[in-house]
Amino acid sequence: MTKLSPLQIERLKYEPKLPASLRKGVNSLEMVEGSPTQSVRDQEQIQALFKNTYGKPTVTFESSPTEKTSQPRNVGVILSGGQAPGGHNVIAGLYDALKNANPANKLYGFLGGPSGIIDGKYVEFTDEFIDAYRNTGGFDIIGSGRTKLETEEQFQKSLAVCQKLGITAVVIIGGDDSNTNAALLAEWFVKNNAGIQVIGCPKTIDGDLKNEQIEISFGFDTATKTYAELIGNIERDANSAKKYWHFIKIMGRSASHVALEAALQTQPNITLISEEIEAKKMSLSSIIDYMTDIIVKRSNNGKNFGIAVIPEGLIEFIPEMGTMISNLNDIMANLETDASFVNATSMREKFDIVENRLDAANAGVYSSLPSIIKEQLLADRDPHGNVQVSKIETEKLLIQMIDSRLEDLKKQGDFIGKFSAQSHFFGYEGRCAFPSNFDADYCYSLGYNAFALIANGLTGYLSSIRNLTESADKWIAGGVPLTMMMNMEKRHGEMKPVIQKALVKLDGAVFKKLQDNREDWAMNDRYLFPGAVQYFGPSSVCDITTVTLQLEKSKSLASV
Ligand code: FBP
Repeated sequence: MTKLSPLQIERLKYEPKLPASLRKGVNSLEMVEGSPTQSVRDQEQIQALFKNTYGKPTVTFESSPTEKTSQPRNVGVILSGGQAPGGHNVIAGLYDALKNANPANKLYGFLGGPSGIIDGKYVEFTDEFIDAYRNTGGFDIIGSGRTKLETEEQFQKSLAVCQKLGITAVVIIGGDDSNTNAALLAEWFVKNNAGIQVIGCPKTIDGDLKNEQIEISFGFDTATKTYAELIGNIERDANSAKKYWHFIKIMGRSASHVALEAALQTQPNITLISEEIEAKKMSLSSIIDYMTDIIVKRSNNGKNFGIAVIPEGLIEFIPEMGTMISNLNDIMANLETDASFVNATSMREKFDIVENRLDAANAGVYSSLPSIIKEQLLADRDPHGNVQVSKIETEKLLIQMIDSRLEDLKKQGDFIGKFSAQSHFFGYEGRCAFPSNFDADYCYSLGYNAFALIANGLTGYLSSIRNLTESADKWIAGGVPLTMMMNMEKRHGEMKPVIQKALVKLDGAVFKKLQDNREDWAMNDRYLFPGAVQYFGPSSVCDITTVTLQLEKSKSLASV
């Protein structure tokens, strides 16, 4: 018998809450259709690419007094992309809904992400199997992966595997890229009369898969609470020792939602928001000016310490860097198979090859970077063609540049203080934490609701649970067509249909909260110490969701 920690034992007993409409089970639901939908942009191109699944209405579920009977079904589930707290509960919710509808139903889990459905690697879930993972963090129940599902051959293989197992519906739990795959697979299955439905669930700690219908992606709540705990602890340490500046990079591959939420929970001295930097066209040098100015002013007040929060995706949002990285991405696609590059015996040689291929201005930007950053920028792209920003040590780049700027100021007599910095990267620490009560409930509901979408014959939909700042009984369950969230974007040098990422809105209430307070937080130490995630005790402590969601939903800012 595996030994469990005391908290593991307690969390296994937790009973996640469902929206009132889902509580009587999927057989007692009525589906209400909204109006037909359109994609967020590029309507003609998206409609042409998704002839069979485009334009469907949004749907919501209401509890019905009549109970339907349900045909036996086999369903497959895939965990896709980076881990996010609550993934196990999505599967548990799906399993419970499916067994409640008809005990003969079967749930298969594809192993290791989307490659599992292509290669036919799977497990069949049982009560005992599922019970061991309820309310736990991680994706280890079946594993995850980043294989991109997009080719005819992959679709054919997936179809053969589903047919062998009698699977008539697949649930893909993933972020924007994975749900783009879900939309492509749904369309292909309909076009080929496969009789297999595809439903997505909105996962990513990055918080960038959201829109009018999807209020938050799961995992964001727990991950940001975990990072906020760690930042709070470091703030306390900095305020005690008063000798270090802590530069903390926080995950979020593109959007800065995670950094912004963690900052609102902890009130550090400096918070960079990539979207603002891009909008203001701030160069790397002007970011260094901004940060150095605060460091000098604090030092003049006798404070040679502080906390700076840096979003992981920053580097791509600094205009000259973003342009250079985009040029680099295009040339890297060829360089990865270029003999002179692959066989180069030193990094110096690789840098020279890259600089020769980049456009002149981009070569200048690239060559100005420290060798370690140049090397990190050459690391493999992910399967979607993205730079792996988690491998780029932006926090160290900023420290190095600020240090040398302060040396110059010192020589001119404009800085007499000390600058001693520590760097941190918080990302993997938060992705597999025990889900908060919010994420445990939300994920279970998303999975349960995914089966409701299946039972109502839908395909190409994302499971949607809304009204999330209210208690779970008032949550609204339904579905949103995946094509509604799509637009055309350049990937690997070609225009492709993809789900639009939600970036931080600079005119929104959440960013405004930071903007209104940051001068005060920079000079005065308004640190907040959120402490560890709470699972038991008063609801005001255990069940509150993110500041982001509360501000996005609240009409008045004053209450938060
Ligand atoms: P998803 O978009 O798949 O949810 O993953 C997001 C993320 O956690 C980013 O924040 C981070 O940059 C990336 O995954 C790291 O990926 P990996 O686990 O492959 O290192």
